[in-house]
Amino acid sequence: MDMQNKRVAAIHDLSGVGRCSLTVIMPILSAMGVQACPVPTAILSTHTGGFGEVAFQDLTDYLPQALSHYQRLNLDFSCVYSGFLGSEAQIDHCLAFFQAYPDALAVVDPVMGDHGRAYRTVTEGMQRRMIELVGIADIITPNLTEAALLTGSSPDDSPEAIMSRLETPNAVITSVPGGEDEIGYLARLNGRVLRVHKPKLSLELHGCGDVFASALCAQLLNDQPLPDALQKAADFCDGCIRKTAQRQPGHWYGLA
Ligand code: PXL
Repeated sequence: MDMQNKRVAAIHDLSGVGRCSLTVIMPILSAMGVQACPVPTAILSTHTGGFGEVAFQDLTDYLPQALSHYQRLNLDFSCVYSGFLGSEAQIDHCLAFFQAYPDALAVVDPVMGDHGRAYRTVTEGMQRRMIELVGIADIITPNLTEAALLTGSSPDDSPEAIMSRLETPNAVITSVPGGEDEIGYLARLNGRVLRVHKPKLSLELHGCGDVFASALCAQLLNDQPLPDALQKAADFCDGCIRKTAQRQPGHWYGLA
């Protein structure tokens, strides 16, 4: 298939400022040759990680309407890729999206929290239902906090133990501490455990997970085998982090 005909239904929020979710996912998918079709779950003035009180417009009712239109058009998607969700009901709408396109690559980034804590918009109900959504995915990309939340693990459990409790066919855990000054990815791809380590820079960057997961999606749709897709997406994300670190004046949010 012509790459430009590969469409991704990208079910994520649109945060105006902060360089995360759709504002980074769309350009990365596009630049890597696949058509990014945004299905916004919410519109926010900024992401929720440090800009104070945000303007938040929930788009829960929009999701089934968009799906129903795409079905009337007999439009196909090569991939359905979900991320940050604005309400518990959106999990049902996401499930409907994945079920409507059973042949599409199902990528779930279970965006729920970081640094051992859930984001403030993520309720306990959402955390419980996210386990259901993860259950239908071909591949998931939780960070270590999210992997712990999904498996009822303590954040102090070893990444390997947490990984062994994840039941999806393929999982990549991001933000896994490596050796000294290293951070990396712990993956289980078709039963094979892989690790990719990168130098840890002293930057706190929101949206890294979105940069990584969207690059991974694009690489998989570009017919890269899973381990190659993982390596390429990790290299791409690391390159973005390095560029960001070189920028002057620096900024604390998002990747350059
Ligand atoms: O990248 C994760 C993310 C996505 N969307 C919103 C967020 C965050 C992380 O803080 O706040 C709105």
